[in-house]
Amino acid sequence: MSAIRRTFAIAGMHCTSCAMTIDWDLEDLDGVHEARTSYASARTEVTYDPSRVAFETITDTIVRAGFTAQALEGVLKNTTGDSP
Ligand SMILES: [Cu+2]
Repeated sequence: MSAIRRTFAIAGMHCTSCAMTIDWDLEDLDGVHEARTSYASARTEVTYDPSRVAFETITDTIVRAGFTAQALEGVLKNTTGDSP
């Protein structure tokens, strides 16, 4: 199992239940291990297996839920392999 973690900036959230909606929708996707959306910081951190779910599927899911998602640069990180 391989997993990467990526952070997306989310626009369009207006309360904490918006953040929960994004978490639920993303975690419904096959290949997404965990989604942590923060309303306060307008970000979601998604841990997923890139061989099972496409990056575009994640952004499409956020958009379909009614928000906009922008992947942030420089946060791509492999959560498998050597621990820090
Ligand atoms: Cu809301």
